[in-house]
Amino acid sequence: MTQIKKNSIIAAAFAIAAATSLTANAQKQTAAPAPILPLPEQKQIDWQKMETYAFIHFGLNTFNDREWGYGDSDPKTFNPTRLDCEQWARTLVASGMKGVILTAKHHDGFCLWPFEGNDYNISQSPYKDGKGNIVRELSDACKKYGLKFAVYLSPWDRSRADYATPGYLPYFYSQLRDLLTNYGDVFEVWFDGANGGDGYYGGACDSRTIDRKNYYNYPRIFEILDSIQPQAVVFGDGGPGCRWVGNEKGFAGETNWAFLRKGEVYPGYPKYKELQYGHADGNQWTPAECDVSIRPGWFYHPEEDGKVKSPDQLVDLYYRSVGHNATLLLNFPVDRDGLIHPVDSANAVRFHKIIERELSHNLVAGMKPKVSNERGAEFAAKALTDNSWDTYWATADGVTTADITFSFKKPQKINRIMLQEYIPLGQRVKKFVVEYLDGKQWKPVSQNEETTTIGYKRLLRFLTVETKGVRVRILDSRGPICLNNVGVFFGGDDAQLTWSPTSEAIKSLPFSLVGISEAEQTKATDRDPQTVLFTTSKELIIDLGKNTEVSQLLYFPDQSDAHRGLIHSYTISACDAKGNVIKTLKSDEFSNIQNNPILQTVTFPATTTRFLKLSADRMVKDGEQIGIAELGVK
Ligand code: FUL
Repeated sequence: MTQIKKNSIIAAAFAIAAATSLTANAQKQTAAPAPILPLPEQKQIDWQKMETYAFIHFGLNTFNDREWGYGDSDPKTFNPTRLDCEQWARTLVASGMKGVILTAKHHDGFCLWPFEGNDYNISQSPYKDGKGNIVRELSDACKKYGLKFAVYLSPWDRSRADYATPGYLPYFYSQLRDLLTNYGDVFEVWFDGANGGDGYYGGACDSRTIDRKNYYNYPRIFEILDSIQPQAVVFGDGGPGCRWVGNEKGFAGETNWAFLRKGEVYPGYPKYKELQYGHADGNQWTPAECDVSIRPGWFYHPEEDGKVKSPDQLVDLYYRSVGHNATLLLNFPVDRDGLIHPVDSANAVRFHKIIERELSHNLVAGMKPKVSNERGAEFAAKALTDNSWDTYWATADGVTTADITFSFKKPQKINRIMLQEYIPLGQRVKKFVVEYLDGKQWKPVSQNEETTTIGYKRLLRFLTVETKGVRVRILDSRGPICLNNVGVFFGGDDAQLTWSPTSEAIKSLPFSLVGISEAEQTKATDRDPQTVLFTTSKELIIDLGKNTEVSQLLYFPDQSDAHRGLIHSYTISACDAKGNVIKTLKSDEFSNIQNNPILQTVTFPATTTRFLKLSADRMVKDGEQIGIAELGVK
């Protein structure tokens, strides 16, 4: 063979090899894993990346000590004298909040902006002599401080005579249009699931029910929204943009799918507990938002100044919301001065500092982990630690289990891990475990959570270990695994595993309950919320032993998931030993008790009596007995 021939054969061989590798590269470049439905819209991804944002509940309720205004409070009572939306914005930024949702109109119908379609609004109040506009003031403050802005607009309107008739709808739509047109971009629109019931209704003072699925004509509402602000994510019990998490306590399930079965969940959906977990077989991308108030109530009540959630409690909620593939919507009840109360502000800022401290130093940043499978160069393991959200590691088709192993040169103390799936291709992982190297043996870290889904973000707290290795084992997935980030942290020696609630402090005068055995009575007075007294009738007679001046009754409802025996509306009266009424002291509803069964404090005119009667005029669930976890009289 001539040298020329030889050379040309070698050249041809190189060419073939180069072509093969080019083809292989070309294949690798086109070989992204196929998406697995359902998928998020870009706006839902942008929304979830916000992670924590604030709610502001403020309105006539703030000045009338109510959680749900009946619709008849006088606008003249709305009189914040030091209101400063910039103080809100500064506090929220310092608390790590990326945006804020304002109750532009709550159930009572009172508008925080001078809406021209009615006169039940801020222009009728003494605030800035009727020239104020809190939607404007807050949206301006947000622009100044780099926060995103959004609105809560209650579909339920307890002030309107036409509520529950078709006549109300054009009014409601024009409110929505007004808010969406005049105050810049909103990132979310919040439609509350609480709808219909008692109300003032223009003086009718009756109870109205609506067809919760059809009355508001949501398809029409979505058209309006899409035509004005297509980037806004719509919150509703069942989405479509993001969903309620099925509680008002601020946490999502450990297993939490970002999907729902389309069209199944509507406002008032009875199986709302499912919303904590999502529907594993859902076909609509509707991630969960965890709404919770920093205080027991959503609106400001001076008696809750001592009951603001502690920084540790908020940290716990962060891990169980953002760390459970949801967002955290933290409510600040602005006070009667028109400011975020200093205690709320201090606790929220401290909360943010703790989270920053615990999760800022990623011990595996820039490291190249060992992985048991890699789809190809574009999907290599270094994507897990390159601090980029857009690059991801993926496994080959058909590979739904894998190990990711990090080795440290020197033993490291660790107690937190963060995992993220590349959700533009869908949510996939169904089960994983986290292990650490103990000598030569891999052992699971000690934590008390199910390690099932990951989604946009999964955070896990575990007891501190000092180790030279950490391994994440993905045990099951809906398809090839696609993870974009892993973080391993040491949150400090004092970093908590969980926060455990103690029973709410209820101080009370001594009393006994007429006709109820001592053993049963104890359940309502032992300050253990796990034990619940159930009455046999719809009334309870409280014997103070002697004539005593009283002005407050405290009722802590059943805290179990079933929330048994919730009183919807009550009457409190001074009575005799047999329960014959001497004087009625107060009759009202326990607003929002079904969704938020917190300690209920009823204040009535001071009265001297030996016996008090609590009558349940209506139960949340008809026919149930009264359930009382704790009771107090002051
Ligand atoms: C609930 C409402 O009824 C509460 O008052 C509060 O606004 C909360 C965020 O949503 O459904």
